[in-house]
Amino acid sequence: MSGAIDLAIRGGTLVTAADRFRADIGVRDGRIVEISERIDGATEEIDATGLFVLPGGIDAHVHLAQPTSDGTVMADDFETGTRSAAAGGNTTVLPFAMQVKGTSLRDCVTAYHEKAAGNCYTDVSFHLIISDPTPQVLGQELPALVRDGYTSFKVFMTYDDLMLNDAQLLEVFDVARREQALVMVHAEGHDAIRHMARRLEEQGRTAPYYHAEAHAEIAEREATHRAISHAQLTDVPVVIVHVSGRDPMEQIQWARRRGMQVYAETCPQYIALTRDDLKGLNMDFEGAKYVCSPPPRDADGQAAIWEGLRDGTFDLFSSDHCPFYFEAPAETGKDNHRARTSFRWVPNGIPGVETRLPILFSEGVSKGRISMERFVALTSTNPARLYGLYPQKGALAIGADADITLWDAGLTRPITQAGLNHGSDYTPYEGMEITGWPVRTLLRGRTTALDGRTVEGPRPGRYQSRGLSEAVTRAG
Ligand code: DUC
Ligand code: ZN
Ligand code: ZN
Repeated sequence: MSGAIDLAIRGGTLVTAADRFRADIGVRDGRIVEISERIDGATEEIDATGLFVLPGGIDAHVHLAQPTSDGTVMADDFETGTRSAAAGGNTTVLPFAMQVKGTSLRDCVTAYHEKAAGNCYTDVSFHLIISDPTPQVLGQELPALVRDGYTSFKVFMTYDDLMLNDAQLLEVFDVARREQALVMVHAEGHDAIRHMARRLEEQGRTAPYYHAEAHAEIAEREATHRAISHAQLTDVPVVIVHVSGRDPMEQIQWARRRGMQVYAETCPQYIALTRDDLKGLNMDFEGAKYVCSPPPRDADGQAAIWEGLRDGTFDLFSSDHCPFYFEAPAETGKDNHRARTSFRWVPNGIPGVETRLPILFSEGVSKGRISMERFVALTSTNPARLYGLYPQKGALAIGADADITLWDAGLTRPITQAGLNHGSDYTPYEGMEITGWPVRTLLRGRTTALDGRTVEGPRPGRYQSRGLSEAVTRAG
């Protein structure tokens, strides 16, 4: 048996979402074919002594090469974005194929595939974004796309160029129910944000910091409740993405107590940043580096997020990697002429695909707040289950893809821009001390990254068509 093994990962401690144990892993043709006490005679061996062996990270919320309406350019395309992801311990990422209003959803998906093809260091699979739910989109394009394996899509309750009104949300939820797609919701109340923004601007409060006040937690709480109510009315499971603090969390817990299928995602910025970071040095424009939506909250919000990560309120820990340059030529970055006049024009989003896993490992596992098994559940196994990739992805099991990350739990070094691989010209986590780093990433048994840098050569990432979400099959 052992003679037929291409690769053996030997001597490590395997950690899954359920347990941990000492074992060797045997890989053939890119899949795990053996997990046993000792595997000898493989063609290639990796010595994992002293390391933890985890399923590769699955980042279920990233934005790459996404078009914008204001001329801002995303700092990552598929090549740099997936390079950064692989170096940060990921083997699969799920970016968004966004429908540009007035255009066909199918055409947007086709265009997005063209950007990805041949350029990826990780596997990729696309969520859809529905911004224009015309009868053609809801009646034909979306059902056909779900059948083709695009089994999840996101809707927005804010942003002029993306938001759906309540009637549209309900209609889209109905289609999700009928077609068995999983809905992801950006839950922030548009009118409340606009009202707050106008008031702040009238008071001359235009620095980036005021983004955090305009995008009030109350507006997130209200929209979360509204999204949940719409989901209840249409009897459809939903994922509330990028939940930032205690108030929206309580709405999710309230719904769950009533037996509703509401899933929740949070992100590194809600445990590692606070709204004070948006103040920059002295309420200056440096604060724009931290502008994202929803914004980071306060210390109590962070404490709430940790409770939720521990107690199961959160199913997913994703990056919401939405990378912009800080300084960029021709006003294509965060620091542009209009953004200097008001926080309202600062592009919303921060880079984080490479730092997601180290931040949760260090702040969560190394500091004793969550177990390593829970870390695996939040960052790999649950995203695979919720987004139709399990058990091919997110598992250390016979038959699964050999998507594996080796972790050195004792390695301590800070996050620095120079050490990262993303396209942005800064990291919001500069100088953050991290204990526990991914030291090797393998995609289908092939090493894609080593000690924080990708391995050069042909880019091995493939597109993954997905099955139905477990949330949907559970709903019946
Ligand atoms: N929502 C996201 O999901 N990502 C970046 C910006 C936003 O508003
Ligand atoms: Zn969003
Ligand atoms: Zn996002």
